[in-house]
Amino acid sequence: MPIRIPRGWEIPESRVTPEHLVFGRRKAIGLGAAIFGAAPAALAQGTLAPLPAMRNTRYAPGRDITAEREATTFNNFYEFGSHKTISREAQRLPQRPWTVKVEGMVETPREFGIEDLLTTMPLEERVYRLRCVEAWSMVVPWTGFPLSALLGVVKPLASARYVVFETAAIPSVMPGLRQSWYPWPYIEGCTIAEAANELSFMVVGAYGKQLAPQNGGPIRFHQPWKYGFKAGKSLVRITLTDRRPVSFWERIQPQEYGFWANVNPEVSHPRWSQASERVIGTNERIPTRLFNGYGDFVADLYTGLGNERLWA
Ligand SMILES: Nc1nc2c(c(=O)[nH]1)N[C@H]1C(S)=C(S)[C@@H](COP(=O)(O)O)O[C@H]1N2
Ligand SMILES: [Mo]
Repeated sequence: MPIRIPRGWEIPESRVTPEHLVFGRRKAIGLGAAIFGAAPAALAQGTLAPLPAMRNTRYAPGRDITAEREATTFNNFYEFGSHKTISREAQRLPQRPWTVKVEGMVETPREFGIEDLLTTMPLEERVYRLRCVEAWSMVVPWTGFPLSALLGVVKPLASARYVVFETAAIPSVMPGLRQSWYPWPYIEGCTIAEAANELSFMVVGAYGKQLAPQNGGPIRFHQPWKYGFKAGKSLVRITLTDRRPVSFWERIQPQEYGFWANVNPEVSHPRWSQASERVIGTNERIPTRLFNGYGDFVADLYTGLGNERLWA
């Protein structure tokens, strides 16, 4: 029996109400506190702990930074709902204690507490472009550390060929998990070579603060030359393996969402063009760039992969 899989990505923009029109920030703080009772105040929107780090200017985005309010209230996070206004709901995701297991084909598998990572990893700020496959984009000042720094601690074995990212799946706080036709948990992955690329970034903060839960707090991934769905949020496990993973969206709709998902303006999504993108905050339309403008850093990764579907 064919199953109709509803996708929030098909919801027309007109049905998405900007969250600041629905409720004010103060109210959001109150709600967060009400849900959590004695939970740390840092969980509530707008009260995230500061996380200062030096900006690395090697990665100039060439665009204005998106307003913090826009980047923290217009989100994709299907565990909380298949629409953009999940930021209030996402405040229920406890940010502490939080651990990330790094295991599989590594010399020293380890479970890292988030505080360990915040204190031992080389934190820096990078202003990266984010291009969603839905043809919108933002520019966010992320705080984090290169994935290679983390992998350096666990030491991948020579047999490891892929890195798999697994997102938290907590039914008591994530209403989206009740949509049982989705293949939870959210899984994503990349090759070892992509993981080792200097742009591959583990994100623990944004806008000078710890990462908000709706953006994937306390820790997420980001590869700015790929469509945003490759960037798993609120990660709990990273596995090194010799088998290419089938990711969440690829499992649902392989014709539309593949393993590589590199940004390319000339390769349309089956249902829309990727030639241009809508800038969140200004609604300006700008041309999309090959590899989202990061070709100098990453184009080499894809030579000799002629048979692979690199762009979707
Ligand atoms: N766990 C999880 N990670 C996810 C998603 C999701 O639904 N669940 N959505 C992805 C998509 S489609 C995009 S565009 C980015 C959005 O990140 P942002 O909300 O911080 O802008 O997160 C990605 N990571
Ligand atoms: Mo996306």
